Amino acid sequence: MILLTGFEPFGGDPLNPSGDASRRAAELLSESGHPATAVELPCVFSEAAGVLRRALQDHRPELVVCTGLNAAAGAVMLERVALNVIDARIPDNAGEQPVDVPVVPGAPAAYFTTLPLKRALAALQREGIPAQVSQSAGTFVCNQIFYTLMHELAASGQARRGGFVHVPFPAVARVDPESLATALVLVVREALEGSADISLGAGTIA
Ligand code: PCA
Repeated sequence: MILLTGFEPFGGDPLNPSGDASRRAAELLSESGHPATAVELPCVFSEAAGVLRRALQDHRPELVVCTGLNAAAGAVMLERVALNVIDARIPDNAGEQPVDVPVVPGAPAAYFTTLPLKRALAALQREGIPAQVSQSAGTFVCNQIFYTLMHELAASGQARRGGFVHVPFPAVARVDPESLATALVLVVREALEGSADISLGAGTIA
């Protein structure tokens, strides 16, 4: 089973394309013989991690791709690293705004994704979908979920892979919503083919 997650709208935006993209990607994957399910997470620090943990228990997925919206992004952002810190710039959907607290007290400072990011990047570029490797998923609820996911997968001791993808607003990145779903399908397909990655420069100064 493959688990995809998206987020509910937050920060005053009426829409969050990550929910639709993950649901549509789960549909496309299931139709092509890779059973997948999509779960929408609340944009609430005190609830999101619990919903993710329950989904991991319920579905026992071998591969997990969590997604969220980066409203400022002009491309699909393939996230490289999850940080053990929360520093909320805006309140979450419950009005909470934690600052400078760990996601998991006493746990490692960071985890790397275990998705083959560079192969995914190449696959998206081949499809003409704007994509980048991102060196940080920020310090809001998406990073909390990315970190929680990687911590849970590491603790499970099994070779289950996962990571996080920030999607843009389709209008900002000039992609149609279906392409965002296709992007997630491609990320999953590359991961299903194995964890070995290729060397492909995608670094940034900051
Ligand atoms: N994006 C936010 C949280 C929910 C979402 O879709 C983030 O990047 O943290």
